[in-house]
Amino acid sequence: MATERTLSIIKPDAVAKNAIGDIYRRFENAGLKIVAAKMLHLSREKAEGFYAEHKERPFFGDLVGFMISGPVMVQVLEGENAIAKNRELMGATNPKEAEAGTIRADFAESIDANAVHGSDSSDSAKREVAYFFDDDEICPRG
Ligand code: RTP
Ligand code: MG
Repeated sequence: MATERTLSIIKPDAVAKNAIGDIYRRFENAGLKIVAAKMLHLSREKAEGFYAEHKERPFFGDLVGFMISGPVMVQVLEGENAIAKNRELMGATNPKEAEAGTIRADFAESIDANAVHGSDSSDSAKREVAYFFDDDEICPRG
């Protein structure tokens, strides 16, 4: 299995709960390395562009409104099988369906305020990492 990179976002609800450190510890305990990170308060345009694949969905307005409701923490995670590993740590989109011990089971309130984002494929990971980070903002750690 090759080393992969994936884009992770700690959403406004989890930042507001002061859960950044707890979530980072989960990434690191699972062997994922944080190779880039920044805190941002997204503009509406930036959030709409990020979730453009969902723009025809009925929940799009609420999703964008939630993502701009407070600061987010955005990071690139690197490691073996990083994309799937991060999705496993996150748990199901709807926290009511998320397995016990996952980030969403432990921190998410609802399907709208669900604590974290993670890229869902190799193609989306490449697009999403480049959406937030220039190459020279990423620090490979071997
Ligand atoms: P994310 O992109 O944020 O990591 O979440 P995901 O892959 O698990 O879920 P996705 O299908 O990409 O949906 C993006 C976000 O939209 C909200 N959503 N609401 N009401 C609904 O049926 C519904 N479906 C999705 C969620 O907040 C989800 O994280
Ligand atoms: Mg998604």
